[in-house]
Formats: sequence, structure tokens, C-alpha cells
Amino acid sequence: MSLITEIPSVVELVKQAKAAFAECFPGNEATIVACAPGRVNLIGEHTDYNEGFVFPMALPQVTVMAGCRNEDASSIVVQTMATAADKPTCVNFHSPTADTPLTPGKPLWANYVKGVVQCFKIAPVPGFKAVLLSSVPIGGGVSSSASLEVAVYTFLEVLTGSSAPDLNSKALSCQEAEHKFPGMPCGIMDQFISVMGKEGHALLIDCRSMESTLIPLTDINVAVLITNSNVRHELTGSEYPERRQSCFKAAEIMKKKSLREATLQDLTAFEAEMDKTTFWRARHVIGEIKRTLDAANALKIGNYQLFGKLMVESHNSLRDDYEVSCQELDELVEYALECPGVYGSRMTGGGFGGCAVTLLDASKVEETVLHIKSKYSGTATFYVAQPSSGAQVLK
Ligand code: GAF
Repeated sequence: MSLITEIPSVVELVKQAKAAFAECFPGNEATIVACAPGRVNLIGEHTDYNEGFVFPMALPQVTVMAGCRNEDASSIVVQTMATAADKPTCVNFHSPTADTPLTPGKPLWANYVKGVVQCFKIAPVPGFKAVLLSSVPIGGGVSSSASLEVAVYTFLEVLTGSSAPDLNSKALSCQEAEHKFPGMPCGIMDQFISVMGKEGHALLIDCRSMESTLIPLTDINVAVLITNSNVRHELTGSEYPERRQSCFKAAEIMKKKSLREATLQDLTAFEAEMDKTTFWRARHVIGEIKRTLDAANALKIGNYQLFGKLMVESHNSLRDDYEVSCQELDELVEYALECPGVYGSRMTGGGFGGCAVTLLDASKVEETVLHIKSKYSGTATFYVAQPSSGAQVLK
């Protein structure tokens, strides 16, 4: 049996979602189907809310929303299940109006749906019924939340017949939903790549201008291995907002609009005016923004050695200066780097658990996975991911 977990195709997941819909809502047919992917960030971590660069790719794992209009024009019913075999969990709420807006509450997962419905400004949202099914690992640091938000938004576009004026504003509305409902003050990376991902490409995103550049990643000799530590990543706690605040404080001390504007020389000049932690946080971000640009250039010319070296520097900086790694992620990176044919490895996403991403020679995947598995103190899950498409409407 392969040690690499197979990722169900979008077509298969859609089939399952439609069947689940027919079972949850007998006599109804899912006439609207939308999906949006999770992401793996190759490099550029905790730079998005500092107006820096990020370099993610969309994953083949997606969240699917399948449903139709409700005969009751103001009632929204959504069922979700972890896998098609599970008993669904149901949430029921009303279409928002100016006088009766939706508010966050329990169950927590429903906040992602309600948030997007409330932040959908381009048309009134009528009643609907739908099921949600996802192949994106939940809490794995590969953006299950953004994939859910963007799938819901894309579903609402079809339901209302109104499309976002542009893709940036679609990503921004989903980010607003995440800020206001689950209460997670995330940057823009996850929603942006879930909206804009392209097959065979990673996307260099400038989070200041919101411009992005597609960079091909189609070399069949190179693989992207994602290793889930299966240590739960929970970003709604205080750590993520605290990191943001430290960055804003460092920028303010240096009299810069954001850390994007600062150089390492600026930081050294102001070192005496900052506490040590603020200094370390800023040193990570300023270094990471430069590494991200260098890495995108390296990938463009197929310099995987350099790309890998920058990944390792990124990991070390996240571990030592930004302090968002954990023992399990450090182990996964260390064991990956012991293997021949591995260019580089790092933790990916917000941190405190979740996944590591490794760039390696495609012919060395099996032996690398065997090696990591034999040494890792926990139980890891392995995926080999092709850069995939952003949100889609399906039949
Ligand atoms: C999380 C956030 F949602 C992103 O915006 C980003 O800040 C990331 O952590 C860290 O790079 O995924």
C-alpha cells in the first residue's frame, strides 16, 4: 500500500456532494455546484499582513458546495460532513436584511458560511439549501477556511446571478468574512490564491498592490510533498494577532507604513528602541519578503537548489525569530533534509502545527516519505500536490 494519501479528484468529490445533497434534501437536486481549493505556501510566511510578497500554489484538495434555491425564500439550510460517509451536521439561518444582519455564533464552522453570506454585498442573498464536502485537511495549515469561504462566495455568485466586479474584491470580501465572523485577523494570501490559483503554476502575490505573477511549476522531475504533522493548527487564539501587533509596532517605531517599507539596515538602526521580541519578529518579516522574491526568481530559471536553500532559511527564521514552528514541524523538516534529492523543506501556513512543504526530486518521493515516517515521533500524512486551479463553478 502506498504511503502517499490519494487525493480524490474534484469530479469524484462533486459526485459525492451531489449524492449527499439528494440524501439530505429528498426530492431536490443540486443545480448549483461550486468549489474552491486549499493552498500550500511555498515561501513568504507571515508577510501578507505586512504588505509583503507571498508565493503559494492552489492545491488539488477542494471544498465543494452543492445546492439549490429554497422554496422558503428567506431560509438558508446548510449541511456539512467531514467525509461523504459521515452523518451531516446541519445549520439553519435566515437571509440577511439591513434590519436583521447575521451575527457570529455556534456552531463555529457555520461562521465561515454566515460570514460570507453577510459580506456578500453585490446582491441580496435569497434562501438556499446546500451541502458542504471538503478534501482539504481541516486545521492542517493549508487553508481549509479560505477554501470554504471562497466556495460559498462562488456558490452565491451563481445563486444570485451576480459576479464580483473583479477577483480582488471577491478575495477581499471573503477575508472580511473571516475577520468579522470567526474573528481571525488573517492576511489576504489564502483567499487570494483560492480565487486566483492556476493549474501548473505558483503565484507570486504582492500583498501591497494586490498584483500577482504566475510562475510555471510543471517540471515533471520535481515534486511538491506536503507532510501533515497531524498536530492541530488553531489560529483563532491569541498567537496570530500578537504576531501581527508586534509587526505593526516595529513598523511604527521605524516610522514606516509597514514592514514592507523597511530594510534590515533600518531595523539595526532602531534596534535599541525595540524590545528583543519585536526586533526578532521584524527581522523575520523583512528577511522573508526578500527571500520570497529571490525564491520566485530562482523557480523561474529552474534553480531548485537555491529555492530549497531559501526554504530552509525561511523555516529557521520562522522557528527562531518568529517562533511559530513546533517540535513536530521541526522534526519533519529535519528528516526531509536528511534525504538525497531534497532541495528544501519548511513549515507552511500560520504555524503551531499543520503541514511542512518539501521540494524534491520526483524520483525520490517514496524513499523520502519512508525515511520521514520511520523517524517522525507522531503519525504523519503525506500528499504529493500538483499546482491546481482556483475557484470553479461545476456541473
Ligand atoms: C494564515 C493566514 F490566514 C494568512 O493570511 C497568512 O498570514 C498565513 O497564516 C501566514 O503566512 O494562513
